[in-house]
Amino acid sequence: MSLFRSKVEQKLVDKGLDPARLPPGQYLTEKWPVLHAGTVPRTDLATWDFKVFGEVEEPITLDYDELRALPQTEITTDIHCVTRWSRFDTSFKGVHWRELAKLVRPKQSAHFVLAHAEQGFTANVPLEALEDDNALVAWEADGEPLEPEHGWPLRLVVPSRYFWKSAKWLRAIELLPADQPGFWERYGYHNDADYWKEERYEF
Ligand SMILES: Nc1nc2c(c(=O)[nH]1)N[C@H]1C(S)=C(S)[C@@H](COP(=O)(O)O)O[C@H]1N2
Ligand SMILES: [Mo]
Repeated sequence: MSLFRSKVEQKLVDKGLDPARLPPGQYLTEKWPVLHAGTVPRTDLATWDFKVFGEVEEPITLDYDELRALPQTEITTDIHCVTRWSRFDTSFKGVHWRELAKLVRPKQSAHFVLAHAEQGFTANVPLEALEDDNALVAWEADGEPLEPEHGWPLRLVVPSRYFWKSAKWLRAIELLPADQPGFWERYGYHNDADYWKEERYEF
């Protein structure tokens, strides 16, 4: 690190935070910004369901109660949006992919994930990204049910990538043999979205 800290770094040091936690080109925010294409969908839990399908032995459709009956995990993670805000230490509660994998039994050919959300939003990640210990299919954030604008009743949390990969209003996880671009990826956002490498846009 250089002898002179940037203003952004100094602000972190003043708060007792390690500036190395902040990826390049990001700044820290304490609020939790809301960001999405389209509108916040209305959801009726009575008719809502969640599917895991594609390259699996046993596709599943869970209703809300069945989902909530699965073993729960809690994680605490930093989130980084491609529009340059980062928020530290957001905690999420939900179900880890490994529990869903026990039910669906992924085939050998399952290498990629396409997350499907309300209103046709999609996001793609390699299956390894969901296998990370700190990835989650989440219904709670910071000890409260997700706010509607943050994805209630269910969102994906993939902390290893820019936050657009973390689909809000998640309705299905599709396992695929080959990668398929999601919503923002088709608009030129970087397929891999590693914030340490500043993989913001493809071109
Ligand atoms: N369904 C859906 N999920 C989405 C998006 C979206 O447009 N639709 N935007 C993504 C982007 S760009 C970001 S930064 C995060 C923002 O999540 P937040 O509003 O909870 O901060 O949601 C991601 N998930
Ligand atoms: Mo974003």
